[in-house]
Amino acid sequence: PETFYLKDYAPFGFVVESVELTFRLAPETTRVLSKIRFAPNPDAPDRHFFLHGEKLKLISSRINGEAVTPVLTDTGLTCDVPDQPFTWEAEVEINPQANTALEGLYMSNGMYCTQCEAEGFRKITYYPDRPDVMSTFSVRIEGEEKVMLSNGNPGDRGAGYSEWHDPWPKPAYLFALVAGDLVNHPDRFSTGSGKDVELNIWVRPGDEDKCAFGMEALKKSMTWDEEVYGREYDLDVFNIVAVDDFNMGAMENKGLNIFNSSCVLASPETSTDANFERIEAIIAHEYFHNWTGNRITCRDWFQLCLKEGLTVYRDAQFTADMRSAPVKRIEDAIDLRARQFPEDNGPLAHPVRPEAFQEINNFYTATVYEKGAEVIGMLKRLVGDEAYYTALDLYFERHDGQACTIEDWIKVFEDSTGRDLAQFKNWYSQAGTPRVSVQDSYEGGTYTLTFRQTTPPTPGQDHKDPKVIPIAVGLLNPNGDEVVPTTVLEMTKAEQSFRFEGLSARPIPSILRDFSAPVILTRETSAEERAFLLAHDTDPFNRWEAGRELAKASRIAMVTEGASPDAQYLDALQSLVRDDALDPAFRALVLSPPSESEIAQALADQGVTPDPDAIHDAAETFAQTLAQNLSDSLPRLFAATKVEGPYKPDARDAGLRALNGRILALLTRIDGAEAAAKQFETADNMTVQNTALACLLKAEKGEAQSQAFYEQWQDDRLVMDKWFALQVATARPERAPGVAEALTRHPLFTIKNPNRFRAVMGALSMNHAGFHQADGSGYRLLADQLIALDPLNPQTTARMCTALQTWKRYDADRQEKILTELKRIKAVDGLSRDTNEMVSRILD
Ligand code: HT7
Ligand code: ZN
Repeated sequence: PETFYLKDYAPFGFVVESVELTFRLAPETTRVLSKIRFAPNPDAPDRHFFLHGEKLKLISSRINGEAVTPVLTDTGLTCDVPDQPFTWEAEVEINPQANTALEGLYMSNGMYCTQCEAEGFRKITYYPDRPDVMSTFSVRIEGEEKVMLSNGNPGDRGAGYSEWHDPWPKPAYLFALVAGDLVNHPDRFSTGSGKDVELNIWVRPGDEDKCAFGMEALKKSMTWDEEVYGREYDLDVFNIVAVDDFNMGAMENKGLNIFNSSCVLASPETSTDANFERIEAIIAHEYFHNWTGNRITCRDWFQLCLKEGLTVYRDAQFTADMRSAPVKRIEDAIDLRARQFPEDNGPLAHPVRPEAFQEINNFYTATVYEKGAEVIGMLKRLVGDEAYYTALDLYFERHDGQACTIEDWIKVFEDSTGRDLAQFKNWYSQAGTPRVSVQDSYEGGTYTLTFRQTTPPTPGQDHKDPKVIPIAVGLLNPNGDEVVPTTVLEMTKAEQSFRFEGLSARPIPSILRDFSAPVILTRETSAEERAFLLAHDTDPFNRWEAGRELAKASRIAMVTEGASPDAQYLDALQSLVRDDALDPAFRALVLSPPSESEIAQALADQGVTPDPDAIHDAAETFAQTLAQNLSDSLPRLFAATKVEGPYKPDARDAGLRALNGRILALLTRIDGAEAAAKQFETADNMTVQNTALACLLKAEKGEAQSQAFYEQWQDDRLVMDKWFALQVATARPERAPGVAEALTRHPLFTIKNPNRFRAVMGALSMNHAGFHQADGSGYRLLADQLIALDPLNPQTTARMCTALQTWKRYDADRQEKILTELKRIKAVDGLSRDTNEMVSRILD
């Protein structure tokens, strides 16, 4: 397969002045008529006329009204064209019904819908399908569907047709079309400058009562973007559509966002608190793309982090403002460590701005998105809040309507702050998680912190230069008072010392506050000092972090030395859980143990081969000991943290329910699952019902409730995804592959729906000891399923291959079994480019 390189970028030979599209909808024979005005691009090195096109049946083509006969290839067409502006017209036929890849125009439950990012538009018609080619689009949809939508503002509409015009030039990846029997949840929004905007959430009949929360989230996002970034919405209409079959979470098509129904539909009875929080964040994320992605887009796909890193950063700021900033920061650090660190430290490592790819869909990664957002957070911390917003104003002013690069982005900050950011760019170009080690000394009132940074080699990058690392530090005195408030140290060298003078006693340092950089910090320190920070640190992130470090140390000692659960840590947890002065959401996070996979990685980092069964046993022993130690107070704590009154998905109630859920999990270990059974019976919202069922299943006392849950919810697709996932997630390790395998034969399992596939296979890959069963049955089942899915949906198959990226962590036997499966997948005849690239990189 061809590899594409950043260094080979050249502009397209033509500019597109306008695009007119007509769709004649038919499930198996949709006709797409295009009329495109091209003009020679004076900035391009050549005038080679190549239009992308895949799986299209070309019916006719004309230039300036004259029939032409282009040369067709698997990937597009070429044609001789005039040396001056001209009109290209083509008619193609496509088959949406047969499109199971969910890219281009496809059908989901009888509804037409599109997904064009990254390179799906070429499956709709012939076009220069690259983000630096921007144009206005006018669209006419002809069909019998009740609702027919496209981008921009609505135009003429009548029996059997509907017209749309998008006045904002856009790349083809932002094109969208939806047509089907949909109903809407309408609302309106008045922008700061007084523009009245029509808002709609379009859903399948029956889902209308699950739109209100999403609509509120949309209006909050619109207000927030005006207040914080000064960005207003720019069309008369903003449409959101919910679709059941969707490869990712949602898509920011101009004026017509399309959402995986799991990321927009919400009701107290069917959605958990986590669902509500995620929906609010994704609605915000897609809305924020209107400025960071759509008005200013990417020059090429290597620049993906330009829009994704910035938009993830913006949605995290939004969530922090709407909910709790410390809780959001802790959640993001947990997520980064769980998904991005393994990527950055394994065979799939790549820079935040990659330099080569075969299939761009494989680079919608935690590194591009989440590390990309961390890089922006570091930039903001380095230049300060005020300079950050000044730079953003300049970015919007200078680049509105353009397709930009990371160089453009950095230049805006250099110009507006006067700083030289050349070294900072290493964060974009060099892969791998920096390791930062710290040593300290104290003499004559001066406290010195000495940091060393190294980044291990990653595929294709042996050498790493030092990065600019903002390290937020505070110092506490032995009484727990803060003697030096949070200060951002700017580390630029491989080794660097920072001095704090005039201290009357050796302080206790709180380092990397608020997780100020995405690095792995190591510091030889005592359990006493960690317990001290867990009790006294004024920085909530580091307070939680101290507990996390204690938990990891205890777990590692249990696995490697057969130690008992650390008594000091157990004591600290017991006083924290009872501390009503602390935010319940924070207490829930302190009570949530590190994942078994995180412990496996921590062991591997210390050169110890992780044994998944031993790690699982240690986790169980720890939780059991904690439950027993707390046994006297658990029933009281459980009652005291119960949320009374009607369900509200706000941060306060959700935090309390999270804490209550952690306590129920512990209580279930000592009360014969009585409280969980009662909670299941009386549950009036999905959060408590789901928590109760999880506790019951984990205790292997939930068969009847699982059946009841199934009967209650079998007609609700999104709740059934939870039911599938819960059974795999809670299964004892030795049962997990068998449970997952049986579920793949359940009448409601379908490999064609990515949500359902992920519910089962994603849950298996996250049941650490279950997936890594020594007999290899977890690996075998995943490979079987991936081989079956690949011809239908390469994108989701390739994404799921990441479950195998950590193979080098494990013992020789497991490694061999994983390798056998990877090779089996790779040997499949006609394997997709997506999956082939992922498997090859993992194997390398
Ligand atoms: N920009 C979008 C990324 C995307 C996508 C979405 C749905 C289906 C396939 C997709 N490929 C790429 C989503 C986002 O980041 O907002
Ligand atoms: Zn995005």
